Amino acid sequence: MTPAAASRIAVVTGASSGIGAATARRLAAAGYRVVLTARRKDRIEALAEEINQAGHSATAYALDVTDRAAVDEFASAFRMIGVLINNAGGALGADPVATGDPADWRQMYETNVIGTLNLTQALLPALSASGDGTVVVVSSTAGHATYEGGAGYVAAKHGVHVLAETLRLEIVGQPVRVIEIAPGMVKTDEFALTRFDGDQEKAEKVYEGVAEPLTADDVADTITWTVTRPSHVNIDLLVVRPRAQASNTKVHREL
Ligand code: 8X3
Repeated sequence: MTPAAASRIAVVTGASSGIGAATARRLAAAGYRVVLTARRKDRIEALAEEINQAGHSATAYALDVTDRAAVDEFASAFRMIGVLINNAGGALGADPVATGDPADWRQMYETNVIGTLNLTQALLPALSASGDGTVVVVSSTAGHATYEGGAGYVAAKHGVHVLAETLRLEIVGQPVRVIEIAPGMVKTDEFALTRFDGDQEKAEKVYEGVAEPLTADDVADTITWTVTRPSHVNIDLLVVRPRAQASNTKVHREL
C-alpha cells in the first residue's frame, strides 16, 4: 500500500455506539477506510456491514483498549495508517469526593487515559510512517473544568487532555497532528446510562429541559471537519457545547 492510500485508513476506538459509531460513519462517507474497534464484536460487525452496504469501506476488530497485549497485536497489522480516533472512555458515578468509589476512579483512569495511551503508543510508528498522520483525542469539557460530583471523571479527562498536549510538544517535527476535541453535553444512548449504572431516571435528569443537547453526530461532524483540514492545519483543541450550555454547570433548562 502506498503512503497516500495508507493515510486514508482511520482506526476508531469505542466504535460500537455514540460518538465513536457516528464518527466511523462520517469518516467512511468522507472516503476513509475505517477500522472499527470496541469490546462488543456484534455491534461493530453490524456497523461495518452497514457502512460497507452503503458503498464505503469498514472492517471490525474486537478490542479492549485497556488490554495492552491485545492492542499491540492489533497494531502489528498496520505498517502505515492515517488517522487514530481515541474515543473509547466514559464516566462511572457522580458521587462527591467524600464518598466516591475508588474502583470507579481506577476504571475511569484505565479506560480514558491508559486506553488512549495504549492505542497512541502502539500506532504512533504507523501514523508517522504514512507521512500524514492524525491522532484525535476525544476528551471532554470535563477535561478543562470541574463540577460537583464529577471529580473522578474530571480527573481522568484532565489526564486525557494532558496526554494530548504533551504528545503535541514531544512529536513536533514528525508528520503527525494531535487534535483534541472536548465535547460538552452530548445526548447519546449510553453515556449517562453507564454513568448511573443503568438507572434510566437519573440518566434522563441529565438532559431534563435542555432544548437541544448535542447529538453524537454533531460531535462526529466536528471531528471529521478537523481531520479533513489540510495536513499542515492542526486544530489543537476544539470545545463544542450545545447552545443551551454556557459552562459545565450553567445549563439553560425549560422546566
Ligand atoms: C461529558 C460532559 O458534563 O458529563 O463528557 O462531564 S460532562
